[in-house]
Amino acid sequence: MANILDAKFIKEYCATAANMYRLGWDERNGGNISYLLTEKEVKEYLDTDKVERIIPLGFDAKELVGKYFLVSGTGKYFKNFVGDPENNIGIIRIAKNGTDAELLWGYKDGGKFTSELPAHLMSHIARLKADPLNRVVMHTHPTNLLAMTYVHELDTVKFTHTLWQMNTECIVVFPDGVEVLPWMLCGTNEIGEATAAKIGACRTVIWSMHGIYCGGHDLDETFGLVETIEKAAQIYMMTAPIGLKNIITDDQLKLLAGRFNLTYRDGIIK
Ligand code: 2HA
Ligand code: ZN
Repeated sequence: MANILDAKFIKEYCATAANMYRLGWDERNGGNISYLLTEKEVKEYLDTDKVERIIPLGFDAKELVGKYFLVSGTGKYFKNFVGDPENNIGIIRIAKNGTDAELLWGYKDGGKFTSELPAHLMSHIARLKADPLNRVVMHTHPTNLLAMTYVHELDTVKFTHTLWQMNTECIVVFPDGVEVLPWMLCGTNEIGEATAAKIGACRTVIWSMHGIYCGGHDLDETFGLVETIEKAAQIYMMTAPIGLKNIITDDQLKLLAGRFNLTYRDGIIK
């Protein structure tokens, strides 16, 4: 059996986390990523009959029974994943009862998955219903986006509109816009449920004064979505204090939508 440390999904996952760390989004143990793996992918590297440990999930994930996820560990630092994957990340399978995780690899120091796993798994359920190709849920703390949630109205329509105006590419990359949740206690099933209720129709949910949740087909695409939103927030934070002299108008946004044949979210542009 091939060495799992050579698996593309492990290398790409760790490289993505390192990139996010270097961008300043994932201070200390901030952020977590879950990546849905196929059984075929996992079987190339692991004996899937060999369960290392059973870890309770803390909620019922029956829609995901038998599914495999690569998930970051609780309390682990993104900057350390590349050098030591086995202690920092793990591969779990959702057990037949729907309420336990079967650990197949990783968390070697006795650790477990992120405290945000309920929000991740509930988001996977919602995303898969909306888009069967969704494989990634990414949570991170992008600096400018966080800053923006302190100074901008926390309204989904207004927040999306402002982000679309901050960079010509925005409406093209996230025509579904962003959903904004108020500040909520993290690590709970409640924030998971609130996130999952929004993330089906819209791939991005902003946790005010905390961070962002995004779904996507693969690690690169999901990272790119966060990166685009964070850059728009950066431009907002650079320009709003000075005062805007120019803006991308609604008519210009409509021109973009026409040029790129976009189905964009209703109710944002007048
Ligand atoms: O895991 O980001 O929201 C650290 C966090 C919690
Ligand atoms: Zn967080």
